Amino acid sequence: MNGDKTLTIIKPFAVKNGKLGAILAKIEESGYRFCAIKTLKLDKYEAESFYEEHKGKPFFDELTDFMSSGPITAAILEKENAVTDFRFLIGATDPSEAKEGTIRKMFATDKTHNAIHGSDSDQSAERECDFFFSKRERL
Ligand code: FUP
Repeated sequence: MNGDKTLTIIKPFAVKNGKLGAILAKIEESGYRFCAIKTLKLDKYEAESFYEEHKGKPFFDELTDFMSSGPITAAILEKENAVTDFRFLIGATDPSEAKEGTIRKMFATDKTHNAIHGSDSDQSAERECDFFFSKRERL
């Protein structure tokens, strides 16, 4: 994917609290094209599978409970240098450490309930895009 695509998830509280539109607008205004988008609910098993690299960590159960607690919106985003630039746009994992103007600073409540996900490498982006979208769902 040559670094031009990344996977985002708008997480349960942000969707439930009516922040989806504002977050999607911020992403679009920042120059990303939506190649694919869907709203769905993960079950616990699917959330564990998505976050498998964190299995065994102390926060794994809370994280996967949260991620399977309600609707999420997943999207594939395209832009030059998407993976790296999007990590800057969302900000630090813990919103108390996130810079002003970042999505997590604006919309997250704490480290677990942190509003949004962004792939951390091209390899993760490819795996995560495949997790949510079939080939024919991507434009
Ligand atoms: P990030 O890449 O910024 O989403 O952060 P990580 O990959 O380190 O963590 C994955 C998810 O686990 C984050 F969305 C939040 C959650 N997490 C916790 O709940 N507690 C922690 O101590 C660390 C991460």
